Amino acid sequence: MGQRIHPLAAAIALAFSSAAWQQAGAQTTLNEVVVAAGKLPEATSPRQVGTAEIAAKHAITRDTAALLQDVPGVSLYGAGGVSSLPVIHGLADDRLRVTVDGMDFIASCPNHMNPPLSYVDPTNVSKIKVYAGITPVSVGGDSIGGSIVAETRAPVFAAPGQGMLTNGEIGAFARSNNNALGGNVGATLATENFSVSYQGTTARADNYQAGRNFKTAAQNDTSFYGTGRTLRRDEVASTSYEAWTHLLSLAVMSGNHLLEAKLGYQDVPSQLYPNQRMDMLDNEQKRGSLRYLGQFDWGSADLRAYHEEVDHFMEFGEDKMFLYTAGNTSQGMPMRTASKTTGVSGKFDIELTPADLLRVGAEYRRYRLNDWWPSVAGSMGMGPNDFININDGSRTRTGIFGEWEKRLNPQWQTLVGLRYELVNSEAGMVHGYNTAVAPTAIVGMDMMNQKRDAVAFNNADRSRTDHNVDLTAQARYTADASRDVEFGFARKVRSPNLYERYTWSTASMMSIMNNFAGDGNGYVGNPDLKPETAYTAALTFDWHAPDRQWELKATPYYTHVDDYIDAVRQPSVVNMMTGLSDNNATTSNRFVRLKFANQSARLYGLDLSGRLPLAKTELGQFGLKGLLNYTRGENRDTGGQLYNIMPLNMKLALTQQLGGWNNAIEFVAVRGKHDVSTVRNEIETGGYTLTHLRGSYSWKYVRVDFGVENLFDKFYYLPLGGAYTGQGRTMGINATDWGIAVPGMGRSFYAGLNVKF
Ligand SMILES: [Cu+2]
Repeated sequence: MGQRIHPLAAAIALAFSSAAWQQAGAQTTLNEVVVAAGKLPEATSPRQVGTAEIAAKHAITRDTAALLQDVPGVSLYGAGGVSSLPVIHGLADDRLRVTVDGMDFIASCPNHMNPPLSYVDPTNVSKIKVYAGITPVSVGGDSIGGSIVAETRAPVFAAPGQGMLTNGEIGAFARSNNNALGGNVGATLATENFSVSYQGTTARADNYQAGRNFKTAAQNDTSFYGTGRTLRRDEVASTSYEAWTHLLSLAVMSGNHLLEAKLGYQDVPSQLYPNQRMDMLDNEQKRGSLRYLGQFDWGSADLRAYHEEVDHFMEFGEDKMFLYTAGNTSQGMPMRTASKTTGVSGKFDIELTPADLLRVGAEYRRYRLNDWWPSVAGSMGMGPNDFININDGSRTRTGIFGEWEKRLNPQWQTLVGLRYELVNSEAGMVHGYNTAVAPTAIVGMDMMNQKRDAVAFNNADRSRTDHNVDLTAQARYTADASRDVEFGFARKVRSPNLYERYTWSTASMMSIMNNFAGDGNGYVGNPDLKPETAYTAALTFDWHAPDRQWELKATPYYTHVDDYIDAVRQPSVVNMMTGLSDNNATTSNRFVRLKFANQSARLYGLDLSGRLPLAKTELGQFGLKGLLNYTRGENRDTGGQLYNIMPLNMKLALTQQLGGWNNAIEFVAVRGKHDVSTVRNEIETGGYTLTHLRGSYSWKYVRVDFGVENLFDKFYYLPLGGAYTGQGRTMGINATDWGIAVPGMGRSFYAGLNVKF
């Protein structure tokens, strides 16, 4: 315990223990050496999705968040084809701390179309750690849910005396349902001290098909519904995508010091959204990062600096259309978002004694955001000015933390941590398309409020300072070789994001564009929002064979959130042209206009997961893997349910391993979603079961994957997929049909090939 491993010994152990698939040839990665050497085992055990598991998914998905779908406690909000949003124990999106190589990206889009994990392709990722229960303060901050720590590949170096190390990789995949196609290439050149590598990936897909027709004939009538082309009745509109990702890494290693530089560039020329009013018709991210990692007598140092710039453009994709075509050319509704993020951080692991580890660190991150909707020439409603949604928004976080990990005796290990964050938010003055009197003749009363809303917003104090304190206390008790218990308590605080605080227009057409829930409703910000404060207690029982041949883990959890940012209805308005009220305050079967508001909430549930070897026969080794997730989310102020809580669900996989073969049959069962958020008119979904077949064969340098997803072509609605607004006149709040959830994909055959050399 606490015994120091010589870094070189650790390197050798690692080089030999790595499967040939993961690490072809003798090579060392200093990151692993530094992390492994002399460190106490972590008091909290995050779930890790590693290289082998990720490689098994290359042919199945190009959505990096989807790599987490077998992690206990995790579910996914549906979004674009390569940008779903992970949820941990009912908390999603900005409520989680999601980092890629230590970089804290923020979705820069009023619909959160570009969340952090969407910037890396699965083939770029070497591992993802998920802290689902209690998050140590060293990996948290400005979040009330868990943390997701994704890392691209660590640099590799030639082993001593090996000379120049060169290796490469090339891969491709195809899926039948949506004609998805993609590929990846990678190359590395390294000496003992220097390493350079490049990885490039691309993926594209058409709209996918559900298991059966789900639309009315009218919805496919191009003259009525107005799309430019005829959609099939089983076609889930606005689900196509195309993405290109590049990553260049340089690294220098000398003794126990590593310096790394990474440059990333991603362009997504098109990603359509079945649960948003708009589509992403270009998103460009440029990023650069520097990292120093060093191992010293006293411990280790990890210093990072990064800069990221995002340019995001939205319009109606080919399945959606402009609301008013008469007397107007259909020019759509362009929307632009640009952001810049600069961050620096330092983290130090100090080994006080062989049984005490002190981890201290500091972080600074400055985020700038502009969100504007260019005026449309010749449009009566969208001009003559640009609509300024967020002007010069800024959100700056400065944080410091300290945590102390202690091994009291062979049975007990504890971790206590304290973190302070100062969050400053601000936004400049705004105006609507029309700064004088709005063109009431076109859309009625609703539009008129552009001027009133802008004046009220501009006159208000918009500068906010939050002092946020996080606290974590955890313990791990090892009863014997087959039983461990982890338990803990945490207080965590998250400040509102810029869209929650500073979107200002109450008009329905503007507010439906400010929606990152995917529920089709309109949202208006609230500068007076307070930070959310969560108190979480969680416990994990871990029964396992001494060698982990079998294991069973159970994690019950409970979270109470003060000032949870939920939504309340806006008052009903009467349309000046028709004289009719929109009944916004009371309607239960239409899309509605909402405003963000602090309320209190509680979430609780249970994760169960396990595996069991079944038999060793001539046909190979058979095993069983299982997973069950149960979550409840309640608004304590209204007594209602929280939005997008995954219903009870279960996964069971029968696995077979024989030589290079790894095959499985997987069953997924999900109950109907009937506990829904009434304030949002959330759509209920039915229960379903799915069956997937997976096969793969690995040689030393070649891997082949093939299989069928949704073998029986079952039709189902995605419980967390939001409201289907994938086609038609999505610009009008209720100009599309209400009440349809987004269907999941029907049967799809897939195949993938990866060659290393
Ligand atoms: Cu967007």
